[in-house]
Amino acid sequence: MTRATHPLALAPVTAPETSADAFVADFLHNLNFDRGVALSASSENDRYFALAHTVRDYLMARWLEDLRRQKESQAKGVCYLSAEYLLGRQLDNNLLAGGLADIAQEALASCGVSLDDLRQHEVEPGLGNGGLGRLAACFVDSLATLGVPSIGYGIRYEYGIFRQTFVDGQQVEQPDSWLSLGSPWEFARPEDAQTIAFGGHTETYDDEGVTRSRWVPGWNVQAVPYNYMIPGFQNGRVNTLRLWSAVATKAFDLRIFNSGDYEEAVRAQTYAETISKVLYPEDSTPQGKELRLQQQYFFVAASIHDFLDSMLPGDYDLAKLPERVIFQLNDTHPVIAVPEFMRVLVDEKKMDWDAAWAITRQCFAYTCHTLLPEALEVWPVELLGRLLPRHLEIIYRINEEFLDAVRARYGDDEMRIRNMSIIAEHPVRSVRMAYLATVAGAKVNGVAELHSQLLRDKVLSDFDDFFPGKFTNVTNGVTPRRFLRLANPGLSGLITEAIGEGWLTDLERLRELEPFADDAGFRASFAEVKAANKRRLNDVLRERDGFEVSDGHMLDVMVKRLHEYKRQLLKVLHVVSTYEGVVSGRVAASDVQPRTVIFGAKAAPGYTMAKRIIHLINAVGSVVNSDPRLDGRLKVIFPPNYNVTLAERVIPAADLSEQISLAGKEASGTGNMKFALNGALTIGTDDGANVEIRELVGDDHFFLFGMSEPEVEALSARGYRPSEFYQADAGLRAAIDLIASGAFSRGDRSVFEPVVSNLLYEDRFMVLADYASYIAAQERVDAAYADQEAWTRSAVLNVARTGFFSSDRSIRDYIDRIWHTPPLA
Ligand code: OX2
Repeated sequence: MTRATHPLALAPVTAPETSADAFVADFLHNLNFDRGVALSASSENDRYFALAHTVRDYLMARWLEDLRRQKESQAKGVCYLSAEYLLGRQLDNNLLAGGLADIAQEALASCGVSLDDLRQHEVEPGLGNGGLGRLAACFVDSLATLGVPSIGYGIRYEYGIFRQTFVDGQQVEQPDSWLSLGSPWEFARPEDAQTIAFGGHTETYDDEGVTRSRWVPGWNVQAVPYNYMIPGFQNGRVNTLRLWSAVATKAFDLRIFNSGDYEEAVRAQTYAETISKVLYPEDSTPQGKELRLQQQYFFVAASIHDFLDSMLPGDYDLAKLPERVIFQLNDTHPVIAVPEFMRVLVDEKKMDWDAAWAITRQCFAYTCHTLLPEALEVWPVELLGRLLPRHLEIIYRINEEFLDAVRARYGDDEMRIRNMSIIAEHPVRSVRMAYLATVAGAKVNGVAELHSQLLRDKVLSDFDDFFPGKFTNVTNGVTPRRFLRLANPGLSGLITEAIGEGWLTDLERLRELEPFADDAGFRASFAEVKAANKRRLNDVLRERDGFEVSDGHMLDVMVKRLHEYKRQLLKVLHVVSTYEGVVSGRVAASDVQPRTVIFGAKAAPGYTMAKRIIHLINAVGSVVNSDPRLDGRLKVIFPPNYNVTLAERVIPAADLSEQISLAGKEASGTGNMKFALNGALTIGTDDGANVEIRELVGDDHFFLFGMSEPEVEALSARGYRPSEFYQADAGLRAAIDLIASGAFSRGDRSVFEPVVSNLLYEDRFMVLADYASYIAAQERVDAAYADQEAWTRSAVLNVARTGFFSSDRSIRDYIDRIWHTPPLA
């Protein structure tokens, strides 16, 4: 090796000196040498890149050191496998983590460059749909902050979640070309590419007297990794997020190219590259498309091989893998990793099946994020067998042995066997990925107490019986660095003033704020921060969409994916009822508590009902906002393209957080946690993590309404007839009739007829059954808001009592209950 003979090459990388002058020098260096421009001739994008590269330079030494340490120590680590990472903007987060925010500000100012302009320039990587992807992003932040040896693996989609626009109030999707100006945070590593095979057939062969199977694939693609730094919060640690991008293999190109068919060669390339082209925009409801399975296998196969090739010493004894790694499956999307891992051990490493299975069962754990039956992924056997024939054989064998064990325990209980089989027979023969993950996983966790309990008691109860102790709970959390410190600097400053530093990495310390709830001076400052956050949001909305939030309004916010189970319709009915009360003359406008209702929601492009609901919200908004009879006391605004960047502005400004899913349907929710931590009060059902929020903040500081999960079940069992609720409640009738009359569709009754008839005759998520209770709770909200001192007191207590919801705590729970990976010293 001649690589490291020069003394400079042997020295560790060092960060530039931490001073504004050194920062300026590095910034200008990057501008000149990376971008090839002088400051005077630079574009905003040039300056943004140079700044990002400067921040990277400061983090680089730590990153290289962490990579070295993780490899050398061979300590047990986590490979987090997730098809989505909804990262949000990186610049501010990395400045904060690196402790560089102040010197960057000073340095740029001395060059006449505004840090704020460069912040705004960043396009957020929207490589996720919603809660699940954002959770993965919070988790990698906490893993780095806690110093857990870990790597996040995922897909570098060329197009992230679509950009939402509204045309005549209806959602229109635009491609999100987040990479069009390049991404300064990534490091392409083409030399670490993996070849990923698909298709073909399997065969058996004689291996020195042993009959073995092997896969003879039909085609393959290259998986090229892009590395992203994930810095811990001011702790000198930097972890890695490795996202895979698909490119055509050279061999594939050449063969066709040599045949003289240039167009075909290009077509093949395009085909290969489709795999990482676009994020599927379905949230919680998989579509079962072939390309989706290709994406899933593509990234998990690349990740497993990457780990085995690059993280282990050459002579590693694979039997020891359970002491070295745990692959955490973020929902069912990466579950095809299980048969891939078995294939590697058995076919490639020639390990005995039982030994391989014993290892596999300790190396995987599975997080389930849903209870909706339609969200549990299944893959038709025909498709899986065509794309991954060897994997299907392996799944069959896993299932056979599993069902043998079930029979051995329970006898020939055919009903039970059918219910527990990894292979479903109806409507088409398919692989149930959640069952495969449950059978293979060392642990299975739900994402909030109620959800985990329902998983154990209902959705996977046979498995809980068969595998006692396998099921556990890890309640979700959110990173306080992004969602409190960065999103709400005003409140963060106030907290630090009151209780000192340290709470950002030990969020339970927010408890020390409790006494301040009774301190009028503190409450005044707290209220002033909230008012300032509203003004800041106003600026953003005015500039972004031309909206205006009126002074003195309660800010009532419902932001999340559009899904019927989340019940945006219930919120719409509340707005329509208030409106109807005033225009019918039953309620004086002056008696309406001034409110601005903010919605943010994307609908999956193929989800027709969700899109109709978006249309309805916009339609109601345009009528309500322009009706003078309301005297400006009720406003509905629906900024398009809700994303992480907008969330960071909306959440700190909110007074009221709407968490109104039908009990038993929202696995956890994480927006609910962000709002409470930023001092919004929740109106919510007993669902998901709302249950834990309410327990912590106390009934007096939470507006509970609606049926409990057992009540929902009981009503279902009795037979739910929504029209009975419609008939029985005059207010509800008036609201629905107003929508049906065409009042929000220029008299055209047909526009929202499908929404209305769905509510009246189906209403799967029992909007009408919870309506009365919801309206009553909203009346309590109005009354409470009228007493601003008491409201602020409750808001302070919400902040003080929700430190539990830090994703650092979630990660500690994963370590204690599932991973057993101590932090690296
Ligand atoms: C979401 C769940 O719907 C949400 O309740 C939860 O907070 C989030 O995951 C993070 O755990 N796709 N997205 C989810 O589940 C699935 C499936």
